[in-house]
Amino acid sequence: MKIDVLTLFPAMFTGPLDESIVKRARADGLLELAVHNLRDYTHDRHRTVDDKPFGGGPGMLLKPEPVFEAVEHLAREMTRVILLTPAGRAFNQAIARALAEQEHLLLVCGSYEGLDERVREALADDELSIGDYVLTNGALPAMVLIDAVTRLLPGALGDDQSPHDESFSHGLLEYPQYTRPAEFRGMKVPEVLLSGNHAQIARWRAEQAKQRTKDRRPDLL
Ligand code: JEW
Repeated sequence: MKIDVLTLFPAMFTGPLDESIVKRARADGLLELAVHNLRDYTHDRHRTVDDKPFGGGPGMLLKPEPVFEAVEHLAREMTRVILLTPAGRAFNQAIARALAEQEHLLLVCGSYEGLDERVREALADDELSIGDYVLTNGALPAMVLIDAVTRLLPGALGDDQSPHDESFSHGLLEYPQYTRPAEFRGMKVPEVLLSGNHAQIARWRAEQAKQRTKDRRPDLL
């Protein structure tokens, strides 16, 4: 898969995407990632990317011209153009799975108070938000999306890591887990997990997962 990113903050992307599973996916050629500075698609002396909203109001908006030029330069026939915006639909595991099937994503990270509506109308195939809290720009949401999608690319995970997805596919939170030692600073691992009774262990884990989900994420039930 190829992912192009358009952002005013390309430096934010070095670091998070040069570690761990994303690093290996890039090294193995499963993911080709390229980060582009939106300012490189301006033509004026000051490399202007923003302007005031028509009709007044606070803050600045991304001008349409650099975004159109950049997207027209980077997009191909099979490209899915995705805007990261607080007004998008909520990103989740099902969307990550769908995006992992695409051959080319172009992620457009907004900045300032947002972008000119004509960018959405003419260029965007989808608009995504990573949750209901305020951020300064779309760079972190783009990195979250890249991380979630990359680990779903065939071959990106070792077999031992694939069970991770289960918490979202059966729709419950994880049950509590323990490793050695069986007693640590007076805190004991639940007896059932040491019993070797696998049917009982499975039942205990299912109950714990359900109770935990009811307490913390009733919206999932
Ligand atoms: C996201 C792109 C571009 C946040 C989440 N937050 C916010 C917000 C901003 C401007 C106007 C109104 C609200 C900041 N912002 C972004 C925020 C994506 C931009 C500017 C974003 N997902 N995506 N939770």
